[in-house]
Amino acid sequence: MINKDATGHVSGRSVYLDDIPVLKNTLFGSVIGSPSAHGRITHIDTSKAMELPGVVRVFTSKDIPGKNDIGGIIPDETLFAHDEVHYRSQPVALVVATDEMTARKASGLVSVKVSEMGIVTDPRVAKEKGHLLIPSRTFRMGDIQNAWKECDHIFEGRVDSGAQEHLYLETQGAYAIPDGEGGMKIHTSTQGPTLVQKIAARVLGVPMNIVEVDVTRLGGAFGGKEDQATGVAVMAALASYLLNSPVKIVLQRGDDIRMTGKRHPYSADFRIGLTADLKIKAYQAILYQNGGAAADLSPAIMERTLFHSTNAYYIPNTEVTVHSCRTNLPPNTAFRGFGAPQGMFVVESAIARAAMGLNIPAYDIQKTNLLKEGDEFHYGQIAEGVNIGKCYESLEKDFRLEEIVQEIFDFNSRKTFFRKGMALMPVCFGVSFTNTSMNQARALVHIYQDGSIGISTGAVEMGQGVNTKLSQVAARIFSIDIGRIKIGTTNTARVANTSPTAASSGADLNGNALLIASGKLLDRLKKIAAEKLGCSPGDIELKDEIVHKSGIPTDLTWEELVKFAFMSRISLTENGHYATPMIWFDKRLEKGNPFAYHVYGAAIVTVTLDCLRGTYTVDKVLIMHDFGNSINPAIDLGQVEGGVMQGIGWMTMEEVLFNKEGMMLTDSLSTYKVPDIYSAPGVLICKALETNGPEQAIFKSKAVGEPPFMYGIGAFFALQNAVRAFNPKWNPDFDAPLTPEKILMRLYGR
Ligand code: LUZ
Ligand code: MOS
Repeated sequence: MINKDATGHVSGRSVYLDDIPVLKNTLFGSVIGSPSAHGRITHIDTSKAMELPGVVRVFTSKDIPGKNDIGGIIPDETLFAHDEVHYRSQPVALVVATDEMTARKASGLVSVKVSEMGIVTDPRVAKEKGHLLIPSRTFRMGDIQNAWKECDHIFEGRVDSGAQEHLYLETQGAYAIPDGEGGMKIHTSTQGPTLVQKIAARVLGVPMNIVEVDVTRLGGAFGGKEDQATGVAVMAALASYLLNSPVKIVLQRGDDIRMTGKRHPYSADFRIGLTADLKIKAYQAILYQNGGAAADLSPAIMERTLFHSTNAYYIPNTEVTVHSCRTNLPPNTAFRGFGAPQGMFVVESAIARAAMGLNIPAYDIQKTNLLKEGDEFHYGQIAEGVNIGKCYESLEKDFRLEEIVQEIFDFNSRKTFFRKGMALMPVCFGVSFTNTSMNQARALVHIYQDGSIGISTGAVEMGQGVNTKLSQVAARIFSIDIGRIKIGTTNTARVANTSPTAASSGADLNGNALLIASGKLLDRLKKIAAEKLGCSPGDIELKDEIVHKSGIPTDLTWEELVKFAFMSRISLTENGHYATPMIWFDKRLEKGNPFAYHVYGAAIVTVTLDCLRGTYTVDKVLIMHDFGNSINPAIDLGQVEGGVMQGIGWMTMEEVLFNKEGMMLTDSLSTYKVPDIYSAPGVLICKALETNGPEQAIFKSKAVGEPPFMYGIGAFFALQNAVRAFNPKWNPDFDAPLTPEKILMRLYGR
């Protein structure tokens, strides 16, 4: 089953926000950002902008009829800055004009004066000053103090990982249209339609039921539209509501990059202790999360960092603390992996450090400490269906790890100006929102009189193929042609109170809700078929659009059955509600059973380094991944390939830089380098581990969106090993991204 959207995407027919035909009287908005990273607003002068022909109005915080508060978890973020600004480019005002160019031009004519205050961009400095977004949290297991005494080797170090720009192809945007009845419809590119609805209602001071949010598809999101699509959408809603006109805002790329948050940079200190036989006895880490100027999703991201801070290892004595630090940068936000990559990078660095100290390959330590069935995670969950060990065995056998090691050794012995390096990267990722209450979904299914089916769920299609997977679920349940199924837009009037499509859980949660709704309809159809055919419903089966009785095909087709059910006044509409069973978490004890299941996998990453230039190629990424029983191997492989590339980008070349004034220096693609076709691995092979998959995954097909991202972390350590092979004097540090500039310094430095 190919992705349903493939033809539309390739032919350009797929509709995105900016493709929606605009109504005649539509107005256009352009956002004015703060010229300073921290200070008090002394003056906003809109007169020059208002003089420009075509300008309709400039909105500021004073125009907000409801609450000037767009905070998702904590109410600490304004739609428009009121008296103070806390990061550069923070929205201060919105110009609305009769056309887009005029709006943009006018936004440059609004003058915002700020009396400057001190700027902090470093999370460690913020922590020192007591600038925390939320109280710090610690996860513990075992007895860390006494565990050090049992260790034969103890290593310490510091780890830094950088921000990452989402760079979704489609920038943030929204189109709000009054319905003439006091309500409005907002088309927007968001992962969280309900969040947009809720915050729009809050800011306008209206009930949620007059705001309808509709999402057709997104041109990528990667977490960047979980929380941060809301601001722009609510601005469009506000202007539309106050002017009683359709209002459209689409951010220009530069504004989008400057105004929105990124993956959180983290800085960390670790201490790791091992016994002589390489068992990790103790692991302690303190992480400083650079949250930016407002909480956004930082509290949840902090939590996932804590959950995944020991990656795929069992470490009996663990203590990990995360400080969520407030800085004068755009509020950092969800990004594929959601804090897990940052936490895993620290423990992998600790293992790499220990391996260098002991002069052994890191994979010897990795292998010795992999999780086993029944092990306890440091947050109390018991590991079930563990197959990280199997993944490692398969890497060794199927990909001939020993030969790769030998080849690299031989190559490096030739002492040219090139060196090769290799690293293994295991992954263990928990599936479920860490916030238990978010793990729910609903689906609405209509069977129409002609046998075609319309489905609405809370899932947002963002290129990941969730609509294809949902179609497959319904087609399988009813055993009908997939062409009969249409997945509708994600719309808050059809499916309410939805969780954002995030946490790799879109297909699991919405697919299970769809399964429940479809199951109810199927039972009803079987019952009416049994009446017609004079048997019991248990004898009825629907197979390939034909009603079967006791395993034998009858004359009754799917279309006739549906028609008959309708004529018999049987309801052909159902709603399904799914809430992931058996998950819970006690934040007081920091223990529980937060995840429905875990996704496992492991990768070999090899690189070749040009030691004259500091440039490199990723040669091979060889993956053994646990998909469970994949419902759509083509889509899942696409997620693996994309995730790996994005992970490699984060670890090796994507570098977000700010100057001391909090001004972003990398706000275009000429200064912010993302992986292109030339940086793609020469070989990427992903094999599926043979497993059944867990009950709670949809049709036992495991969630796949985020886990593969973390294979990219292997590229950092592979490069590090290549540098060490050239410059044995180098005392390796852990400072990602490992860009060509940084590598060059390390090839010839200490
Ligand atoms: N979003 C969220 C996420 O709100 N909660 C999560 O646990 C999560 N995990 C991964 C990605 N997005
Ligand atoms: Mo997310 S990082 O919005 O799954």
